Amino acid sequence: MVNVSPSRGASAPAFGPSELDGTPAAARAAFRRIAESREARDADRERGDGHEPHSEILANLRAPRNLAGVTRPGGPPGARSEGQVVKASPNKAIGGGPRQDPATDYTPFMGRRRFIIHIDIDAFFASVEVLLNPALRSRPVIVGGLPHERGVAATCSYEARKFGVHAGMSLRDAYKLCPHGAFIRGNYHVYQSFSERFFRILHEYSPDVEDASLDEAYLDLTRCRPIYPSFSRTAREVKARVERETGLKVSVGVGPNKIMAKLATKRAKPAGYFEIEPGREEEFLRDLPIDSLPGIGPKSQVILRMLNIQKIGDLWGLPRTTLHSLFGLCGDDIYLQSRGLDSRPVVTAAVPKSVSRETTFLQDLWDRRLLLAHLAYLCDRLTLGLRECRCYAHVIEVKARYSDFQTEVRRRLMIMPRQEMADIYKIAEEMFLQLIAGSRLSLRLVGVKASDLVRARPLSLFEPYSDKPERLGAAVDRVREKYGFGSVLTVREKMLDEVYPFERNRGFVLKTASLTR
Ligand code: DCP
Ligand code: CA
Repeated sequence: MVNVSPSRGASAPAFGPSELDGTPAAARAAFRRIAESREARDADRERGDGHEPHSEILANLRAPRNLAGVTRPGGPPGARSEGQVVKASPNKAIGGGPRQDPATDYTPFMGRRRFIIHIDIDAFFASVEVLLNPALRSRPVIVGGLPHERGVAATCSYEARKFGVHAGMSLRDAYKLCPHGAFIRGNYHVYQSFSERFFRILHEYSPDVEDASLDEAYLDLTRCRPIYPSFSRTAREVKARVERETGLKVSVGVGPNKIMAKLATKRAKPAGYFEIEPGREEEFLRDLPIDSLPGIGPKSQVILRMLNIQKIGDLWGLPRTTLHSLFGLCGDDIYLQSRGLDSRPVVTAAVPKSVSRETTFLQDLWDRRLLLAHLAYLCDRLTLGLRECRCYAHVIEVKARYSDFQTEVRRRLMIMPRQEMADIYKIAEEMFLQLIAGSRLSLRLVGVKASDLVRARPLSLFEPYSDKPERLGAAVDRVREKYGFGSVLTVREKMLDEVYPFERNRGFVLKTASLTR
């Protein structure tokens, strides 16, 4: 076994010693190096191989969208592009039945076929570690903690995957399978700088970029048709440029919508490029196992396997009504996904500045128990908001307004950003009790706010990696999706029973909506 701390790497041919200390400075130094080796790109450009992103036209496209009729800067599109070449009719039937209304597939572009790129960094955390310490190249690398520590692997290099190690596996099990692997705790800040770099490059190619996670994005090039004579060539260029400028390998999938692009990336992994040409969706999907579709969870798989449905192509024989009666709304999704139909837009969502929840009481309140019950409920709604925007907060703030309308606020900065309800409530409660300790007045309003948001999951420098909090949050959300928000509440929140009407779907109906964003 070799334990390699990212801060103390072996001698590195690619980066100097100061670049190996696993800090943001290390990442910056790495970027500088990578940037210096951009002659290849410049040479490409001189030869006319690459398309320099068109900043002016992109700026125009970044203006608010006019969905009814996208304005085309620079006049009509030029010569026929590969994106326009339809090799088979998109209306072609799959599995004997006519396809769904193709408009659902291609909106909001008035029936125009979309060109979506999905791009995902290979073995992200592990690849960054290898980049910062080239002595790790070709070795199994497991990021998440040291072998004797509790916790799970956040990820591992493809070399480690050959031994059966995978993300989410306990470090102990990973060590059993791969005792000679390099176990690394990891440094989240460094990964974040790489992620920022990755997204900066993508934004140079299209205004329509959705960050699906720290290392994964969708790009919609459809509106950029005037800039790129060949979408496919641009997609390959994006891949080459990200690899050159970050030093990390990426896999790229291209398709007419998000689901097809993502499945194409899966096929392309590792480090490849795969494009699903128009009209060839059926051929691509037919033999994929049903669990390739994100809409088919473990339970649905069991049911479908009992019906002897193993491959996506086998699903085409099931009428929509059957799928609906088996799985409800998810059944409709399965019906569409299995035919490669996906109308979800690429959503460019900036990280919000803050998420806050507050409420004014029916009557001014003095009872501490009830005040804390309100605070807990607001923290619950706040953390739901954080999960929805996939954000973690560095700052938590509580607000109290007294019966004389005076308002006081207390704020705490956390080095490790938080998202979990239990953590955030604990911090909020402590601050709230300090805040109201000296007052003799009753309260008319309480609020809680999360700010300095980052869109990434934290890795502690001091503790092994664990994805328990996220799994817990996701499990709560799943139950609530099915049975309503009020189906999972803490005992403290339940005290609000004494005060407010309760609706299963909405939870407690507070006096003010409490959902100020
Ligand atoms: N990650 C995490 N917790 C998880 C899953 C992933 O912290 N439960 C981190 C580690 C990964 C990064 O996010 O490196 C990206 O996740 P991916 O699922 O994209 O996995 P990888 O990039 O590691 O591998 P792949 O090549 O399969 O994309
Ligand atoms: Ca990845």
